[in-house]
Amino acid sequence: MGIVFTRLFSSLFGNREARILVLGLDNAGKTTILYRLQMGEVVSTIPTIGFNVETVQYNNIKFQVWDLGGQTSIRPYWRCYFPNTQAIIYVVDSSDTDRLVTAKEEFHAILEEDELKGAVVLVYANKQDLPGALDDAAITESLELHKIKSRQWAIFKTSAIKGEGLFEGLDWLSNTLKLLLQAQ
Ligand code: G3D
Ligand code: MG
Repeated sequence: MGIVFTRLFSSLFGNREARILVLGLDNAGKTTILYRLQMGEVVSTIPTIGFNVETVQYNNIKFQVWDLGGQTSIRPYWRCYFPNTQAIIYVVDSSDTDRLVTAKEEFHAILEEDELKGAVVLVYANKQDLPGALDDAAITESLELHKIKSRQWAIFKTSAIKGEGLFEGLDWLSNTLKLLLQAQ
């Protein structure tokens, strides 16, 4: 996966600083995905401001991960991580049907953020290997993805544990960003 990742992202942004946020509720599989992609060393910040951020720096691209949900008092600090964000990878535990409403609310709240207006959205309907996992169509419904206006989005079924679907999603992301950057 490391080599695939290099091929997809190495020349994408030229010299410009770029950020890709990997977000979702806790237990969705975000950290597993970060390690699975083997982009480099994962650095974890000490959560002095109330939330932990995992960062992988790949050339000029920062991948940053944290859990949504939980305390509202820390949310203003999230904004420190919004500038230059080109994409959001939203990870959902497709088997955790009890928390899909929360996952939807957190998702749409993030999309409301001004500084994230231009970011494209890749959704990973993760944990497809588990019995009872909802498929991509059902997750699309649950997250109300069709409400997304004026930005590109796509959803992919994944199993981070098995390493399935992650590459297909990144391939879409890299192609979409390439076209967008060319058009700018
Ligand atoms: P988070 O970073 O979003 O909070 P993690 O989530 O990456 O820590 O994953 C939470 C748990 O879900 C972990 O299990 C992890 O192994 C598991 N997990 C992640 N992705 C998948 C998947 O695709 N399929 C299955 N079956 N499990 C997955 P533990 O037991 O370590 O807590
Ligand atoms: Mg985690």
